[in-house]
Amino acid sequence: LRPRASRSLSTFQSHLSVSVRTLSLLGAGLSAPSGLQTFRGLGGLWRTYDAKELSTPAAFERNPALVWTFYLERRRAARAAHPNKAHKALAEMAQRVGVEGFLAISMNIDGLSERAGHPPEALKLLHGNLFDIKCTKCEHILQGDAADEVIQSLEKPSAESSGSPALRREDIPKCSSCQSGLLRPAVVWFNEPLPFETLSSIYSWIQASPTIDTMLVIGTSAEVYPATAYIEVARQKGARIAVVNVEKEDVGLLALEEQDWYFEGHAAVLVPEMLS
Ligand code: BJW
Ligand code: ZN
Repeated sequence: LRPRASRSLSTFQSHLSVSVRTLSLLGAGLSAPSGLQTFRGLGGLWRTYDAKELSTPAAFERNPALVWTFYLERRRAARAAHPNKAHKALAEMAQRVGVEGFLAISMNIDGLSERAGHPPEALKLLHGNLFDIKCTKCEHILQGDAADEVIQSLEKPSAESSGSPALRREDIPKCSSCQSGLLRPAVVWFNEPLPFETLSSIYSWIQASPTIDTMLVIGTSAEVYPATAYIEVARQKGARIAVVNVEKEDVGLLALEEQDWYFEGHAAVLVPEMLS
C-alpha cells in the first residue's frame, strides 16, 4: 500500500503552530533510540520470546519465574537507559503548552518520558509501569522503596544456594496484604483491562475538546487495542494525523489520508525537528 500522506515538515509545522489541542500516542519506537527493544519491529522482543508466553495472565500463572525474569531484565535495561531527544522534545512541548493543549498517551512502561521531565498530568500510562508491583489477587500495589525491596529479593533468589541461578516459582514473593496472591509487575497484559483512572482521565480530556487538531503517532506498530483506537477518535474530532516510524509498511495499517503526514525515520531525529 502506497502511503498517500504528505512528508512535508513545513506544512506540518505550520499546522502545529495553529493547533490548539494536540494528542499523541507513543510506542516502543520512541524508546528504541535509547537502546530499548521494541516488540514487533526490527529486533523486536517478540522475535526472541513468544509474546503469548510472557505477556498474558495465563502465562504468569503457568510460569511466573519466566515472566519475572523477562521483566527483571527489562527493568535493568530501562534503568540503564537515558531519555533521548524525542522524549525531551515531547516533554518540553508539554511543559510549554500545558495539559489543555497537549496530552501524551504512552504505551511504554520504561519511565523514560517521566525522566525526560514530561509533566505527569500530561502523560497517561496506558499499559502501566515497569517499576510498580501489584498483587495477582487483591488491589495491593507496591511502589518506590517497597517495590525495590521485592526486586532485590528476586534478584538474589535463594536458588543461588542450590547452584542454579535461575529464578524458581518458590522465589516469587506473596502479597503481604492478602497473604495468598503472587506479586507481579504492575503492567497490562493481553486480555486484561486497562487502568480505569487512566482511561477515564483520557476520556475527560477528549470530551472537553470540541475538536482535536493534531494527532501524533510515534514509534508504534498500531496493532494493539484499545490504544490504537485513540487515533480514530482523534480523527473523528477533526485531527490531522502525523506518523513517525522507521518502517514504511507499518503506515498501511493506519489508513492515512491526504491531509495527514508520514515521516519515515528515527524518532530521536524527526520528533525534535517536528516540534522545534
Ligand atoms: C521506530 C523506531 C525509531 C522502531 N523511531 N519508530 C482482535 C482484534 C482486535 C483486538 C483484539 C483482538 N484480539 C485481542 C484483542 C485485544 C488485545 C489486542 O489488541 N490484541 C492485538 C494484538 C490484536 N488487547 C488487549 O488484550 C488489551 N486489553 C483489552 O483489550 O482488554 C479488554 C478487557 C476489558 C475488560 C476486562 C478484561 C479485558 C491489553 C493490551 C495490553 C498490551 N500489553 C503489552 C505489554 C505491556 C507491558 C510490557 O511492556 O511488557 O503492551 S503488549 C506490547 O504491545 C506492549 C506495548 O505497549 C504494545 C504496543 O506495542 P508498540 O509500542 O506498538 O511496539 P511495536 O514493537 O509493536 O512497534 C514499534 C514500532 O516502532 C514499529 O512500528 C517500528 O517500526 C517502530 N520503530 N524503532 C521510530 N527509532
Ligand atoms: Zn494481595
